[in-house]
Amino acid sequence: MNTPEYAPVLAQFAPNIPIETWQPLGKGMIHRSFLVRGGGQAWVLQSMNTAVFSKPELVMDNLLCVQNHLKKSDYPYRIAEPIRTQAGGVLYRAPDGQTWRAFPYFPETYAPEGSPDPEEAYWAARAYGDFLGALRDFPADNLPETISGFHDTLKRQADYEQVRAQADPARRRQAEWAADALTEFFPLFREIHALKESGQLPRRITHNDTKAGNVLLDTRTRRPIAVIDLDTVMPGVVWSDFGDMARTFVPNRPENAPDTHRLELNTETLAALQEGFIAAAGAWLTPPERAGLLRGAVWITAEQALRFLTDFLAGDVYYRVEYPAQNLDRAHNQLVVAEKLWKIAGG
Ligand code: GN1
Ligand code: MG
Repeated sequence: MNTPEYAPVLAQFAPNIPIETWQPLGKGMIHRSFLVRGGGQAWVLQSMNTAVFSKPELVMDNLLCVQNHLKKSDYPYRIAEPIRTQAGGVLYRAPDGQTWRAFPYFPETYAPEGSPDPEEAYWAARAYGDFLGALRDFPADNLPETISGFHDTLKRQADYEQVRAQADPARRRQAEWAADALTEFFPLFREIHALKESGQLPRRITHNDTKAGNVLLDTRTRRPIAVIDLDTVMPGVVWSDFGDMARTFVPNRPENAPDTHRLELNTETLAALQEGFIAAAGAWLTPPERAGLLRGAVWITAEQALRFLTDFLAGDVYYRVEYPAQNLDRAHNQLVVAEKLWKIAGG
């Protein structure tokens, strides 16, 4: 699609503004995001993936509820409130069936992706910790799950086993090393499940996608400006949020990098994440939550490997891929990261 074809989409959110530039934004594997500029203003326009989020209205209801709560609290960062359409809604269904939404673009900000340094990690972890803190008094049961069983790793493991049994034989053969390596983490998956069931890991409202791409820092001061992507804010446990931070901030190479032999972890960055997270949330985390953050990091990284591997075996139906074995490469990458984190965690 070229720019003029997007004009009717922007017109729903910002009438009478001619588009000057339109460019893909971010590294998300689910929605398609664009930075659109016109008339001296800028927006983030997003075409939602409704195969993954089958109830976009529910996603937007959750988002508005959470943002309302944040606005009433002492949450110190900016809030990317969805822009209303001319009809007054927050979604626009285009004639071709795509579901669009729009957010303000925060200028002079960046997401610290690609080997962030310890200082960036510290401030990002503080922002994510503040986000969780501001939602602590939000009644967890009032927020429906936007994707059911999102971090129910045992359910994901069962799905994976079923997919593997029915997978294309060539893909199954290619995935042998990963499938083997993954089994090392199955006891941890069971352990986490039991901790959740027993309530030792309390159920809270969590972000569930706290990667390096979802926190915006000030270009000049490198301090947090906003936490974005509230699509998966729902009941969960804090370990997964710390886990997604560790998984994406600490490796020297991104999750998409196929050259796993070059993967290394930056332990200073990991320490900075812990420090920042504790600075924000240390006062209310329970002792087991606080003590087990690194276990959370291993868990969520191994779960991400499981998710990529499942998708490879299923024939790439969930994550967008650029080449046929990309989900397998991503699984290999995450397995190597999980193993390295496991060593640091003393597991
Ligand atoms: C997906 O597309 P994005 O970046 O928002 C995924 C996360 C994964 C991540 C891996 C709804 O997030 O859970 O951790 O890819 N989101 C969903 O990069 O599945
Ligand atoms: Mg996301």
